[in-house]
Amino acid sequence: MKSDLYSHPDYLLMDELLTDEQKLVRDAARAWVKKEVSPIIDEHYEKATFPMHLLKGLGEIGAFGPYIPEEYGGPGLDQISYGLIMQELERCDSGLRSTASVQSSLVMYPIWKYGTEEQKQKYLPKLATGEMMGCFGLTEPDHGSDPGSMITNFKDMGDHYLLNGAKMWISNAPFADIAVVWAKDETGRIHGLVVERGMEGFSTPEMHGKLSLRASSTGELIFVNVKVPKENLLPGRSGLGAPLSCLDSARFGIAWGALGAAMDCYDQALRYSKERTQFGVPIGAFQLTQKKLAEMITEITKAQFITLRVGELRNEGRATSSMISMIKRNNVEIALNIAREARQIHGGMGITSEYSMMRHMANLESVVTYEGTHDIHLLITGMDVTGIPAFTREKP
Ligand code: TGC
Ligand code: FAD
Repeated sequence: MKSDLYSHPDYLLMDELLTDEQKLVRDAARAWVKKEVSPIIDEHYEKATFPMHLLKGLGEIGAFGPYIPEEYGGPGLDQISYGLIMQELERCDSGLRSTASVQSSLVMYPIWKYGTEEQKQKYLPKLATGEMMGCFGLTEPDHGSDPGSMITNFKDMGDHYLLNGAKMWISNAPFADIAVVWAKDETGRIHGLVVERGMEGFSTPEMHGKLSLRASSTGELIFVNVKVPKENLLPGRSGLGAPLSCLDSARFGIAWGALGAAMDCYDQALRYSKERTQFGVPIGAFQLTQKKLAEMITEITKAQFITLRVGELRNEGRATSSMISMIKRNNVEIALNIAREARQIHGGMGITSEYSMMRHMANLESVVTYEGTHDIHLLITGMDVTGIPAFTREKP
């Protein structure tokens, strides 16, 4: 069995800016990943299966709702600790982090922020341990970057709501016990509803054929006249801003996660460059290899500091959606570039499952698309600095 030798790059001594608790949480997550996940991840990736037996352990390391208060079963950690856990998970595999960030930011977060006290008590403690799993349905077959045009809808039938429509590309859907679903009421206003597995007319077929994020389970959500009890509506917020605020939390975790993938690729490339000899010298002695490594560590270091800064601001309640959007876009982009360069440093060996760069690279092709594509995030920054939204154009 191959050993996991990962140690994280820290060129500008960022660890000195972390609290003891943050480092403890990160180190516990890293030790668990090395012991429980690294040895089995390739097999699950190759077979395109999610390692269900890891759910309990993910709950134990605090990966499900890290910032959810203890009164609802969460560990009550700060935002930087949340980010560090996501970093450790995605350092191993983006699919693992996906499962945790959907559960935390897209299922627990909306229930915590917009749910009733009864909903919080009913769902959050079980979601925190992984005894109950959730998914988040926003994207539809014809509405991805533009979720405001969704057609999934519900009607008030007096004693219940009647839900119809379909969601696509939903992480965790095939095994989720509950789905936080965004749908329009009769006036066209968007609301969140908790739909439970077993409700008549609700199905979650798995999507197959993914060449990316293979160790994550993705499916559809189909609603045919599903009777949803009225107490399952999240009453705290409506409108497109409600699901988008959940995306802020998930995108923040993804920014840390993608950075983890980049750090893993760099760590392996650096080690390999010292071990692999060609022309009688380690390939790390060649200037072109050093250029690659120097550029990688520079980009990682810059990303570490912008990400930490947004973490500090988020802890203070001052991080804006646009700030989070910027670090999501930047970190995924640098991670993709670093994965490609690290793969090149490994020559032919880089395309095998002996090393993780190729898996990271394929995974990151999903990460650069979900939670807002790279280009949508460019437009979010563009709008923030100019004040002019450029998402829509006159219809051709
Ligand atoms: P727009 O008119 O700009 O905004 C509508 C309302 O929402 C407010 N708002 C936000 N509120 C909170 N957080 C944010 N990030 C917000 N962004 C906007 C806005 O102020 C407005 O409020 P109000 O009160 O004025 O109504 O909306 P738009 O229709 O023009 O769209 C804007 C755009 C394109 C940026 C947005 O729709 C978008 O972000 N599109 C990308 C879609 C996306 O990211 N989907 C992700 C689906 S979930 C997923 O991918 C999970 S992957 C999980 C995993 O496996 O890890
Ligand atoms: P489209 O919106 O059709 O975009 C296609 C291309 O057009 C992109 O390059 C895009 O940048 C570009 N484009 C679109 N609009 C504009 C514009 N205004 N200006 C410039 N360019 C534009 N969704 C969920 O709700 N829940 C989940 O759990 C979830 N998990 C996912 C898991 C995976 C593996 C994947 C791949 C996706 C997941 N998604 C999920 C969906 C994801 O959020 C969408 O794929 C994403 O928002 C993009 O939508 P789309 O795929 O429909 O692409």
